[in-house]
Amino acid sequence: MPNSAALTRSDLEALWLPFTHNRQFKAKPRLLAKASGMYYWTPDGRQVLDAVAGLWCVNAGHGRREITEAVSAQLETMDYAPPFQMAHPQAFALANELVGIAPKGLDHVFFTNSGSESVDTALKIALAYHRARGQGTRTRLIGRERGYHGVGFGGISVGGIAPNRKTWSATLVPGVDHLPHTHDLARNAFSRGLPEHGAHLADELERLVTLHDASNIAAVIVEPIAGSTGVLLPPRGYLKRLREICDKHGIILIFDEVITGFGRTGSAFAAEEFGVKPDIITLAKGLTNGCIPMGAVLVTKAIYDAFMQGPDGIELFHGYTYSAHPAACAAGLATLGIYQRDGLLTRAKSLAKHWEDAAHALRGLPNVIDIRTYGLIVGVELEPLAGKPGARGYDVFTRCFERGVLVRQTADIIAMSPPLIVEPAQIEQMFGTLAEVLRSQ
Ligand code: PXG
Repeated sequence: MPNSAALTRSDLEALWLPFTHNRQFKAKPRLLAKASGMYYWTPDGRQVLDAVAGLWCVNAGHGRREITEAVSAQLETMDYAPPFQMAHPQAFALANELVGIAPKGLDHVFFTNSGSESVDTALKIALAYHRARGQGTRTRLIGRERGYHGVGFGGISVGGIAPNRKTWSATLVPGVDHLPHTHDLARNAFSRGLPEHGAHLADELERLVTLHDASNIAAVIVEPIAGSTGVLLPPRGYLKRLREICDKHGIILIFDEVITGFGRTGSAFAAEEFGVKPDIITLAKGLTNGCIPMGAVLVTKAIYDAFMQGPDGIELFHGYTYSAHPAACAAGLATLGIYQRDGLLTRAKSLAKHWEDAAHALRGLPNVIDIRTYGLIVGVELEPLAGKPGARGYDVFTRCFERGVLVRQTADIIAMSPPLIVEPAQIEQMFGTLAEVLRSQ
């Protein structure tokens, strides 16, 4: 195993790390060198419990042999196939498997290579759909404050994370509005299950319809549970209300399920868990268990058919060199096979109560101002250090890592959502370590 000590400061220089304070990191790097099941190992052999499934993607745990073997067999049989005007059987097989577990009615699949690409693809499909039906004035897109939809220009435009938008403010996609976020610590802190207050915030969509007229609005995109911004749960009734308003005005509803997809909530998809069917679902991450980059966009038959009834010729001028890459399809098929065989798409349900109780046991520890859980997801919000937003969160994150647990930090919120194979003893270790770190602040 390579030793981190073998890496000199100058070895670290060439790489520009994403979403990372590079200078701070390179002064004291954190490296991972090996993974299996629920664990990582650092280059010097220290075991680290993975409390965040890599980055919300390794849903079946690390190092699943079936996936490795499927990918390697596929690469030996056929390494690459062009996806434009050509295809390969595994692409159809994966599309069919995906439709098989998707909410009923979402029965066509467009493949991408990441969540960001899925989001931009979904937005483009929504715009093109209205145009295909002779409603080309429907061009406005509506996102939500604190939403994270990846880092493409479409995604940061509908997204609502200020630092991700600030630098590119003048070049964001025009004609975008934002619904208010639903985070309400004053009324919903320490809720169990979905928060009670906030369904009325969906009515802000009516206000935007009044302002712009429905004939100008193409789509609304939201994460059913906002992950990246620090685990914001939808208030009870909120998503249903959004659906009703979209239906009333002919607006496409997009659920970005890049994080909530593939079992994290206790159902295969949050759409199913919350009983609200969107017109489009964006996916990535868990689709291949994080092994090979891949994303997908699920659309309804009505949307697909609108394109197929158009003039003869290419229906959608959009796609990627690596759409439905054979290795990714092999990984996806093997991954969905494991999810289904091992019951992982619903396993979070059986652990959710235990998870929730373990999380709420942190209540009362220093600086904990909210705890929110759903399925196998938790957000623990901490009181920011005066004048230093994010500093406390970063400190907790690094100290958990030093004590052998990998968590995710967003400003002063600690998020955890482990591989869905997690065992109760590992849940104890995750919350136990976090508790120790919080106590010793
Ligand atoms: N949509 C959602 C809802 C996501 O969570 C993306 C789109 C973009 O996916 P790609 O594959 O392009 O990164 C994501 C990604 C975090 C964190 O802080 C979450 C993501 C990415 C990076 C960090 O928890 N989610």
